[in-house]
Amino acid sequence: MDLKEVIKKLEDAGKVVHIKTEVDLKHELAGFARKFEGKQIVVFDKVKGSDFPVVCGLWWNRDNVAEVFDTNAKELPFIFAEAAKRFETSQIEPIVVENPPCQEVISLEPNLYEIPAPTLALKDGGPYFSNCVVIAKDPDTGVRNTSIHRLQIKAKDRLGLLLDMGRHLRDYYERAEKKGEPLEITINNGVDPAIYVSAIYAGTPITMDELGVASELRNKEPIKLSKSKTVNVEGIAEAQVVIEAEILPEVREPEGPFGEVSGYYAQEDNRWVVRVKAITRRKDPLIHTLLPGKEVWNSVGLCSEPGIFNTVSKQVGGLKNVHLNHGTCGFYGAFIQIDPTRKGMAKNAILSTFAAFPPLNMVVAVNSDVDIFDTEDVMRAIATRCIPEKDIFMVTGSACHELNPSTDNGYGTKLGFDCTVPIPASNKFEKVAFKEVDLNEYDF
Ligand SMILES: Cc1cc2nc3c(=O)[nH]c(=O)nc-3n(C[C@H](O)[C@H](O)[C@H](O)COP(=O)(O)O)c2cc1C
Ligand SMILES: [Mn+2]
Repeated sequence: MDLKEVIKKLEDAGKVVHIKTEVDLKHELAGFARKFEGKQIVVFDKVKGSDFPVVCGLWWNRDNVAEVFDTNAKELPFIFAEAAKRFETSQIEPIVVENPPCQEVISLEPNLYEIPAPTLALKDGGPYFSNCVVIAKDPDTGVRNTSIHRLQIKAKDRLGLLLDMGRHLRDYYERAEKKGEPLEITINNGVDPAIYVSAIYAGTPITMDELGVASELRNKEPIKLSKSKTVNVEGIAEAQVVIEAEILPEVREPEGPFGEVSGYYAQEDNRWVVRVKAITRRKDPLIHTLLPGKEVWNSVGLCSEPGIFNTVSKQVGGLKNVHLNHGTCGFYGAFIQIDPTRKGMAKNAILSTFAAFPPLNMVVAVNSDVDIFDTEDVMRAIATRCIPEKDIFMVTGSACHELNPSTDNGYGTKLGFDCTVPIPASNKFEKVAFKEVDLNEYDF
């Protein structure tokens, strides 16, 4: 699905606000977006210095995302989980199409400043593309990979890039760099949310092309790709903009600071460098951006919950649901719901959850009578069902996430809380209940 069709669908459902006043890409766009964070999607019809509109907030409200996939917010992660399971058994290959919409305009003398990119937070080092889908091919096997990476505009044909530990793109790059070769990529802005899901979904092994997950979300339709003009990696045919580029070997340049998903600034440091070779685009693209915050907590959370659910379910029985809590940046803390049938299973489920999603440094296991979407209910379980000396455990020196400032360059401590009731359950843990009454039957 085309991003513009997606926005039209959401507009028809009353979930989009258009900003008609011209806004400055530097700070003002983000300042405005912040006022709508978690609510409607915002389309900036006019941004200073550009002819193209910018959309922000597609992922900051789960109800809005659910609308895109014709479901509700509670079902959404399960729809993603089912799609990912189908993908493991039958992989649908993408196809390359003729005259792709993303190549209506082709520029072999690229100028990144023609694409509106906002400077978001007050101390950010400059304008960023914060939610583009990067495609690359494994330098040894040719398997395609899809992921999202922040990209700082440094010059008209140069970008700074962040490659976290453990990312498949980093693995590809490091093998290319060892051979002294650049790693070719395409940077795709404004894609079908199904492709966005496949780029973030945690659980696809490095040997598989995760675009197949997107096909499963789109009734098994092969994803349409474009043949690039200057690199041997395809773009997304329906993207609004495709930047053809390469990550340079043995080159590092300052990148940052950038206000991150953690709610803190990632500091400036020498990081990876991308040289742009061509920019292709729609005649009238709608540029997709985001505000790091709720939108990333949701997108990373929403797309990682199904991966964790699938992985943990294979290893431990009785798992009911997984939620990556926004209070922990949607990234660092998981609440898992499980009714263990045997002693010790909840602790194993916690360990499996940590392994399924390395950025986590906190996992809380609760029974199914606790609402994992309600932080107060989970806190109550911690306060009343957890005996700290036996139910809380920690693993020091484990790989976490380098953007979490509590870690030492990504190495930190994982903390597990088993708040499930003992087996067999004692009635001292039975929750108080009251008679259900229908207010319509009363005069008040
Ligand atoms: C909005 C957004 C921005 C992200 N930015 C980065 C980034 O700058 N660097 C990075 O390594 N991962 C980033 N990620 C996480 C990766 O895209 C994600 O973990 C992905 O699944 C990795 O793909 P892989 O499993 O193929 O390595 C970002 C995710 C989102 C949703
Ligand atoms: Mn991958």
